[in-house]
Amino acid sequence: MSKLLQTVFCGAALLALAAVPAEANADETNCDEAKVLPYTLPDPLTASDGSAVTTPEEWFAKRRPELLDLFQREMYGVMPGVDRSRLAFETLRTNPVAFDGKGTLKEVRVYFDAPNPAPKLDLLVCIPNRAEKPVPAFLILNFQGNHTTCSDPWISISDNTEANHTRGVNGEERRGYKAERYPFEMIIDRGYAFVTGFYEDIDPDFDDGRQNGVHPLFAPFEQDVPEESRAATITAWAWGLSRALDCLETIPEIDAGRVAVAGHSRLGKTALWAGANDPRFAIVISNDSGCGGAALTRRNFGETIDAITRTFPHWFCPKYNSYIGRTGELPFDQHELVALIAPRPVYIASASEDLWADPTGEFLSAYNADPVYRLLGTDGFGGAAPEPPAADTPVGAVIHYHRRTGKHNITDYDWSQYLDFADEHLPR
Ligand code: GTR
Repeated sequence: MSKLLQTVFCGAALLALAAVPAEANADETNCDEAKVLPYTLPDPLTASDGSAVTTPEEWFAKRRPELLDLFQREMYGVMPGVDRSRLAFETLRTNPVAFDGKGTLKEVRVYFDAPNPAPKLDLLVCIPNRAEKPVPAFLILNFQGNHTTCSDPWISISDNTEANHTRGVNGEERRGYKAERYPFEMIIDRGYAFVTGFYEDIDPDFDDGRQNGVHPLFAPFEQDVPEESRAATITAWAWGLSRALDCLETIPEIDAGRVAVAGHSRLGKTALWAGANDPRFAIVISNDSGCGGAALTRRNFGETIDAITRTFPHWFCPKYNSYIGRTGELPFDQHELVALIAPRPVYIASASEDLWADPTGEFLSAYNADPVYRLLGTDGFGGAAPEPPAADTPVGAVIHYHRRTGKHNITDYDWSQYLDFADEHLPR
């Protein structure tokens, strides 16, 4: 174990030890800092055979594949391959004068199993008109349908019949209902394309034993994968993000080598997992991703494996349930998910009132991924202190972090930080 890690991990453990009352229990959901139990994080730079990882070559040839494999088999499920002969993309409609002529909106359909019409993912693509060369892009899945991300009446109402979020309880259209989360104009004004798609187009968000959405397409790739490690829904969504990127590679106005994948909450978990699996994503942004995302699992604060797998059994593969009550035996923790993205820039954001997502645990993942980023020749977390920064004070370098004042949400404040971060790391 490196000196830096030793200091950090033991320091954290000792601090916690002094403060923890005897009755604290790792399996109970806890939102009291004084009840955080001692824990020791696995060292990302120690391979499972105990050997130290000291060079970028060892990281890429040995440790990174080993960690990715562990996350796949024990937590999210094995990432399936893709039959490219069944992928097809179709531009359905184009509006070249959206946002007072500042942008072009396109509706582009990704067929996952062409020539079958389903399953498919409808992407809403917005490109700044003033661009003279291909632009970088933000790609983010949305929760209620593309028409809820923007009030422009040109945008088609989602035709997804399997999902119950696309319309209101009385069947009403919900145009622009969540527009505050998706600032199209702010993003195109800064010279970026903005791309969104409805997450349940890829895989509906309920437990049906992995039968719906894109799951049937995974069968040829899962023959040798044990049932308990087969692709769960977060893996399906992440797989869909990679197919969205395949599609963006065919749009000439977009520079697909400079795509930032972002996500909020469960889709923040998904963005991290997509970035870990698909090195084509140039930047990864986790907004309030919490448990099973950026937050450390061993730190008993906020949502637990027990709580999350009870409510959302389909998000993770069945193997993950076996770690309920024994988080200390997980062969990884979430700082190593962040490390799998190295050396690419990663932004982890929390919200001060979002205790369920454990803002401090999210910060500590960013902090403890730093040694891997440094091994790979970047300035990692930029020498940020081991304690979380004050609210609304972003810290870091290639790994960046902020804790916005307020609730579980994705706001203009968050987006303006992501835009600044992209300006710095996706040079024109
Ligand atoms: C919560 C869940 C979190 C987070 C959130 C969301 O209920 O406990 O892990 O993912 O949902 O995605 O909105």
